[in-house]
Amino acid sequence: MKRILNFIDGQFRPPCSGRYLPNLNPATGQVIAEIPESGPEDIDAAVAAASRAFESWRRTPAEERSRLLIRVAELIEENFDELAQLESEDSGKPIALARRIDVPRAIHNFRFFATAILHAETPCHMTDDRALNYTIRQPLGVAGLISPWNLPLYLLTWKIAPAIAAGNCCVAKPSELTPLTADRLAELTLEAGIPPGVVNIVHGPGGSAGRALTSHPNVPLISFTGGTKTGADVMARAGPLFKKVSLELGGKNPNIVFADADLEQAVATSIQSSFANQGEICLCGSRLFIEKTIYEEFVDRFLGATKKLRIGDPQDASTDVGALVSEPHLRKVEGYVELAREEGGTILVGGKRPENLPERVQDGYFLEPTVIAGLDCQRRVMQEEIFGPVVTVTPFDSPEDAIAYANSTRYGLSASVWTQDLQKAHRVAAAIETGTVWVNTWLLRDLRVPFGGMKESGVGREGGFESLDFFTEAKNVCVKL
Ligand code: TXE
Repeated sequence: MKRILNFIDGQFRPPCSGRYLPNLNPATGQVIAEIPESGPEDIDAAVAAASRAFESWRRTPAEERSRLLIRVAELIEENFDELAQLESEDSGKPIALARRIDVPRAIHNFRFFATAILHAETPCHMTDDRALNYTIRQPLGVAGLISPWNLPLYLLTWKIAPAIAAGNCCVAKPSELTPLTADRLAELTLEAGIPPGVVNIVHGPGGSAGRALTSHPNVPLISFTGGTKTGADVMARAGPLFKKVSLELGGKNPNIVFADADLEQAVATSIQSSFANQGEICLCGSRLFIEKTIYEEFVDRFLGATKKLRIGDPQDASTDVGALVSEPHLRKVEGYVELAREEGGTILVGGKRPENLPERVQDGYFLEPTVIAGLDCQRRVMQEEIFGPVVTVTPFDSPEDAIAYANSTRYGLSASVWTQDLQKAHRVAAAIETGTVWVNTWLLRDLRVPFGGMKESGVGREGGFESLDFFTEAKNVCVKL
């Protein structure tokens, strides 16, 4: 069994505690590795290494930083199959999805920010003929990066790449549930020639290693992706130290289908936005609102397509829906199905653990894709993030109703709107309180666009130059003429 170590100052080191935690394959329930149970002392060592490395990394020319990041991208590409395999084993996601999304996007993250720093510009302002103002952007020092388990390599690289491209060094704390690809990435950064201390990866529980990072006085910046409750704790610790904080949190995203939509596409894409990665993507559309005149037809087609999804061994290339990330998470999601019944909802399909699973994955944490009807927007099932293969369907009468339903939660991450009427699409998109609105699509990502949430879905924006802005401090220099 693999024993994972922390990656500090270019070396793999055991945790100061000497203790390890088991890491499970959620599809089989078997322990596949152990990870360091790190705490404040490990974080201290990593922050010290990153601070030392910062002195020379900040002065490394952008072209050289860019070259090294591109080398990391190439190495991820060269190890594509292995990384997809590790990601699938560690998180329970179908290997086909890891190959289609997780690994390609990790490569893209490094390439994108490696080249973005070669094109960054800063403004210059003339104050009449009295002064010349120019802005410079400088890295802050040690960036604290905390990432979740649902898209482990993808979201870790979404933080590491811009942080170090901008000239910071980093201490990353991946989710304790999915450490394998982070560990492999550490090796690849070494192989690429990234200097020791620029990237440090400390494994361990959020309550000890994560908190030590968010409350560390020498970490001026925190980028966090995870649950909204955890985000509040991150903010509470980072706030009094006046850290720069970016929070990408949960979602309860609406998917609005108008009667004039291309129904075939709306159904096919809604199946993806409901059940991709077992519904464990913050951008999944978990509340479907369907215009009343097409409600029955849409639901019929949607249920038909749901029943066709293949649930099973994530290692099987034809699997559509894999295992949920852990047993406690499976229980939490099942708890919401139970709650839906108590709240008066009807389970139209799914709601239970699948039968006839292949022998190898009999003990895994699987749940059938589940569709629930009959709940009004104020019910807990319609308000709280479930983060599993569970969606609700609700009819609406008018665009105004659809907008009110969409905006009726504390979340505001993303939305999809399906219509062929452009005027309506623009009007509804402007009225929805989310950081992203997709029209006639879902999860179509361009790394140049701002990404983040409104309300309790987050604070700040990352993506493109917004990421480079976040990972640098702007300084105005005013020269009297
Ligand atoms: O995530 P956590 P959990 C949602 C989803 C899920 C819920 C809880 O609804 O059911 O959050 O999931 C680290 N200080 N999302 O508990 O705890 C932790 O070690 C600092 C949505 O698994 O938020 C991990 O590295 N760090 C989401 C990271 O935070 C702490 C993705 C995320 O874990 C910490 C995941 C603390 N006090 C869950 N406590 C999305 N938006 O994509 C934990 N961590």
